[in-house]
Amino acid sequence: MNELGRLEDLPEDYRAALTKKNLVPLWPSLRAVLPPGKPAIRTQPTCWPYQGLRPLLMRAGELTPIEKAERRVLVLANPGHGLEKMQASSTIYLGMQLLQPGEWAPSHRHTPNAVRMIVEGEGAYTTVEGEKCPMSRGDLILTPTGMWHEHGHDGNEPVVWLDVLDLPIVYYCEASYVTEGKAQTVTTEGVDRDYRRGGVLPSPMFARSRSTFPMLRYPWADVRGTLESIAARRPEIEAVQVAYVNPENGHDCQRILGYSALMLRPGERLNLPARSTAMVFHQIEGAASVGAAGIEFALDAADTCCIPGYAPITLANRSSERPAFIFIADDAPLQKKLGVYEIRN
Ligand code: 1HN
Repeated sequence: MNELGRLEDLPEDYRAALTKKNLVPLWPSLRAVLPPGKPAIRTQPTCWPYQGLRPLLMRAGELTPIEKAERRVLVLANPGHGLEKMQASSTIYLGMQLLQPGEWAPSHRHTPNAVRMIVEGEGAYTTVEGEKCPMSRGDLILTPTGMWHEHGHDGNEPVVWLDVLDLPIVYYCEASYVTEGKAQTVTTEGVDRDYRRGGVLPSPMFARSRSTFPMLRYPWADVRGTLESIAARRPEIEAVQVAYVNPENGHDCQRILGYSALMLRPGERLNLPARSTAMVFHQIEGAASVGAAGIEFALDAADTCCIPGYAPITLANRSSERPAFIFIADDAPLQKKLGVYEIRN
């Protein structure tokens, strides 16, 4: 590949004349925006062990009343992007949110899409467009773009969940904003039970919800049961994995970020090919390791890590007796829409 001319090679007066007219020569920067063979990646492999952050989150509960926080969250920030950017990867925002008994996080809606993966505690719920969604460990609750949402807590122990949002990419698009609202009236509950069996949908077809997001809550008990049944019935299958999809059309459950759950059988090792997407791994149950680019993270329950794209990943169950369950988030839906998604075998 040719050496390209440098900025310093150009006469000072010429550079000054360009700057004055808001012009920039491409050639000194061309390799920076189009590096050969592989993108320049800022996302660093980063792990956020839960036992390290939990005391700090509980302290936030003492230091900052919910009224002063609106959402009481510690952001899982990737140092490769600069902590103040609040990015786990180029497109993914992660945060751990705490709600104490009796607290209420007021209703609002915004353009970025969110999901919540419940980490600990019982008794909290989130209301999304009038649907009350109870929160239990491992449940996934969607808060798609533009839908009103608020969080409440009738229990008696701290409740913590992992927020995953496409905020960095929506913000980059200069399309991120919020609208504040009044408390919602609960109009419905338990919609997920109508979709609990694949192959059986509320009918007739033309009377389907016609909602872009018919199912907002994916209970962990059902997801876990599906994974165990796949593992028991199909010992030959390489990855025991399920995708969170829209039950009415089978598409990714959200448009920008994609979500799945993976079971590693006792003692299992799984090699994933390099993909163009960064990936987030959150340990729901058991103990696993996540290795990539010469780094290995040991994940225990509730730990979360992020691995940049374009690197093969090795996942392993660290127990030879118990299965390990991992929640995965990536931006494959976005990259597929953009036509830049790649798997490198
Ligand atoms: C948000 O609306 C929530 O509703 C949590 O719980 C985290 C981070 C950035 C922007 C909006 C929530 C958020 C957020």
